[in-house]
Amino acid sequence: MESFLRQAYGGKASQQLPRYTAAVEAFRGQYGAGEIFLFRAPGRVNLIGEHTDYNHGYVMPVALDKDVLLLARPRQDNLIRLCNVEPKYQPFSFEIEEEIPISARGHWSNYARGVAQNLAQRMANGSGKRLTGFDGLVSAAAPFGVPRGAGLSSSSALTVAAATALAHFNGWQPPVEEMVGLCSDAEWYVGTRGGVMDHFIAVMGKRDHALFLDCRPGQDGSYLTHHEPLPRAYSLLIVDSGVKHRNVGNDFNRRVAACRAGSGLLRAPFPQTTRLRDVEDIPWHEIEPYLPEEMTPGGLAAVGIELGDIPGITPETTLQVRSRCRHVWSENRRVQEAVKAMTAGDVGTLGRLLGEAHASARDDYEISCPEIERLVALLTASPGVLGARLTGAGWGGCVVALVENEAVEAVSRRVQEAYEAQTGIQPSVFACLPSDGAGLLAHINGRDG
Ligand code: NG1
Repeated sequence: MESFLRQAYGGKASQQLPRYTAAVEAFRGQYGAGEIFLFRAPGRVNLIGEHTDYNHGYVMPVALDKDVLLLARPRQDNLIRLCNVEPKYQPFSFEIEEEIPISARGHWSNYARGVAQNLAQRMANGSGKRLTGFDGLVSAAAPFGVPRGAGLSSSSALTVAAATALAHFNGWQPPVEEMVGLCSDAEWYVGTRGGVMDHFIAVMGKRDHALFLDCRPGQDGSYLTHHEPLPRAYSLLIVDSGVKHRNVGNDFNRRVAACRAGSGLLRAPFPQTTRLRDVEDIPWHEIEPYLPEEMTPGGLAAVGIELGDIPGITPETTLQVRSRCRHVWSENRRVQEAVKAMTAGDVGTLGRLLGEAHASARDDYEISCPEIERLVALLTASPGVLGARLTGAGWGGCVVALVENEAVEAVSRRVQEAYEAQTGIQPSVFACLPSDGAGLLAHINGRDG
């Protein structure tokens, strides 16, 4: 086991051994002796480019060593059975069909259901092949799993792990874009109108690198991506505020609706516009006059702009159109500047951009909260920190900071102590170990004891 763990976790492999051994034992306890396939899919931290992906903009995430581990054994029939090492996630099973009934809102089975339904539909349209399922066990508990509701994409890691297993057992070897499409559709099944960033990085992560991703698909469905090396003398420090956000709420979808409203309104003056991405080269002062501060879907419909199906949005929902669009417009520019700064080794500029991105997320997109503000202020005031920002969807979750390697320990201690003293919440602080993307780690056959 040690050799594949070393490949996946480098110097931290030995720490993972007890987790893997316990998971294998739990799997055998649940499903009996026999072969086991070990799949993993990582969480991610987004360095910069927040709420740009569903506007066809730019993002720059990094895959974490915190991950979802899925142990699985193929079945002959179309059943998927899943259990979890954490008892609060109850076991479930369902049959793979083209229409799979969704479970209660927020139930952990919905991610696997979404994946299975989408793959079944794709197969029905393509080869007509009937899918077979698997028996599986998920191990994603702290401290090795992706923290939940922390803006580090735990749900996408689970989605990608389930998709990777299902694809493997059914001999489906899609190009990256198709795998990502399947997984992001699965999150739409759950009810969030998010983008493709989380699944791309979960699939395409590369050790010691960030992924630059242009979220606009080309005509052939391909995406522009490249891996950008992270500065060696610096670490990405992640601090979890302990405030949970749940990504199935209407707050997220309201932002999506405001962005769609903006691109709809900009279509008249700038006819090429289908997404906010299309106005990236136009100065803000030329865009702004066409964007009202507030508008409702009902008001938009009256001028012929339909927002499409967005769960939780009614004709009366107030949408802050101007400020939301300003964030997306300026954030896309910052991501491009950040790539240039990283290529040039200009960490000072990268740090400044993180700070500016945070201000925009707080003031224009309004996705911060008091606890996140405290963390950003504490980090920014610490020697050795070049910049810090809220990462992920928002309303809590984590802050990411660019920190000199030598300062990591002192900054971690200082922030931990001060944050706990000020809020009564013990934050978890860890340095990101930029990791590889999802895959099959190993196949243990039944004879291996
Ligand atoms: P998290 O932080 O995992 O909830 C969500 C969306 C991303 C992206 C970010 C904001 C999903 C699955 N994830 O991520 O696509 O829009 O918010 O940048 O919808």
